[in-house]
Amino acid sequence: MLIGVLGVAAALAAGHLVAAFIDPNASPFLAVGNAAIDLTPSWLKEFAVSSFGTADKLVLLTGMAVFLLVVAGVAGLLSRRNPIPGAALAVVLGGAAIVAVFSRSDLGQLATLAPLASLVAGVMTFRRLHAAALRVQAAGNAPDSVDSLGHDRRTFLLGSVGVAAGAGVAGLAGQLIGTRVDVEGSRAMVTQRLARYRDQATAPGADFAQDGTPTYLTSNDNFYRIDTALSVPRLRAEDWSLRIHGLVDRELTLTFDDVMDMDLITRTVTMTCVSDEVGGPYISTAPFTGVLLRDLLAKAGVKPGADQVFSTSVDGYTAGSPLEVIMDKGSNAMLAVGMNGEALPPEHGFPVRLVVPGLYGYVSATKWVTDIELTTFAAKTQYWVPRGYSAKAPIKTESRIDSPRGQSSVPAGKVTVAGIAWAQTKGIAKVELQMDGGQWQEADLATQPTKEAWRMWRHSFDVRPGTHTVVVRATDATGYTQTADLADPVPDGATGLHSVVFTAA
Ligand SMILES: Nc1nc2c(c(=O)[nH]1)N[C@H]1C(S)=C(S)[C@@H](COP(=O)(O)O)O[C@H]1N2
Ligand SMILES: [Mo]
Repeated sequence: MLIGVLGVAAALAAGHLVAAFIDPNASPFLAVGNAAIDLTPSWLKEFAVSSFGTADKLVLLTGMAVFLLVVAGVAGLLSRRNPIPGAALAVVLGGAAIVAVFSRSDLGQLATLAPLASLVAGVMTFRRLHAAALRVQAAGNAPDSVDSLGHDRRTFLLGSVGVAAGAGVAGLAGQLIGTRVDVEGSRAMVTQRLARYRDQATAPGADFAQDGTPTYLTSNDNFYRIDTALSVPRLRAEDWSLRIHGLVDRELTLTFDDVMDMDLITRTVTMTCVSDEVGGPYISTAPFTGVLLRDLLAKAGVKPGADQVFSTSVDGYTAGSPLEVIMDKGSNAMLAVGMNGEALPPEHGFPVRLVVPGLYGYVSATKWVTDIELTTFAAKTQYWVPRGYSAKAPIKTESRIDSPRGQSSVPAGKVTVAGIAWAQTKGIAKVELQMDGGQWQEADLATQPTKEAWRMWRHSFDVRPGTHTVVVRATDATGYTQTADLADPVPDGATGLHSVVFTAA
């Protein structure tokens, strides 16, 4: 069992070290994890998100590690007499990693060297330790070879310790080399250049945080995060460029400086994830700084016939947004470089991402964006569409109760119910509450600095001791009241009314 585990450790470490010189994502463990994410059917992904939230990646990695430990141990046991099962396992795992690396559009062919190194290191380590162990066994069975037994034992022990130490050093070296790109230095520089956009007028009266709503603006630390990346892409602003091509008059390639030299705007936008269940947490608001996409696309000149703005991230993720949404005169769809007056945090797309008000993130908000192609919905299919989601996904008019919390207990008497409502880019016109099946009552609305962001609300009730149920519904500025019909997040966003059960005592 020990030899099996050591073989796998040596394999993973060798691959990790080689990947560090080519592309950190070619590291076999990560490549297989990323491929597993790409292969996950949407029902399983929804299950993972609803059971583990954003810890789903940790769960995946831990599951993979436990799986590897178990199969390595079992292969070791099966190799008591003959090294074939252990060597075969190294070949199968190495082969799986090679397939995984091949399946990733963001990894070049050279990246195959990393899993290949794993395969070779795994097979060789296992065979040599296995041979040494067999010698110990043979010497133990021969009664008058005490000297040779001691010698063979030492060789085996030293070999095992050497492999463990070597795997540790190689893995650590791979980690250090793979993360040598100075993202934090690059970020600090960009943050400095964005200093004059830091003065965000915090909209007074735009939240009821004292009554339990979120603050109107979400800090970068508290902003929800959703993506398919197991390791956050490490890109420096200095190394970034964006290609705009396809159905355009002039193909453009922009550097980060080119973007900073354009007219930068700052707009507060509420982003929402299609995976957010009724009452869920995947919604946040921040002022984003960047350039208007319609200005950028006008520079390139969009040819007639294009209807999709197809964006690709450095990690191979893709999203497609309707051209008409982005080119709309009032649209603040942007190529963003700043968030809350700083450079984008790495996990939110540093150095550059897209933000399109009014569309769910998966069809619009590509992080670490490096390529924009003007094309048609008929010609190109974005990441989530073969996985069961719609190609077009405007954000639905929805609302959520933040206070009181479900199952909580509050003093009887005056109870203030408070929460959020959103209908980017239409705006919220009315929010109503229903207590214990009674009449719908209109809530107070906070100010609405922009229709591209959420709107906070609150309403007080006089409640008697006992258990109560409160339900919320929002009406947007077009006069549409959110539907009470229940729908799952798949294929284009959940619907239904959020309700909260609480006890007054
Ligand atoms: N490169 C990349 N960009 C991405 C994604 C991704 O998986 N990879 N996920 C999208 C989804 S589903 C959402 S909801 C938003 C979330 O952005 P945030 O993590 O900054 O909140 O990013 C979008 N952009
Ligand atoms: Mo999302």
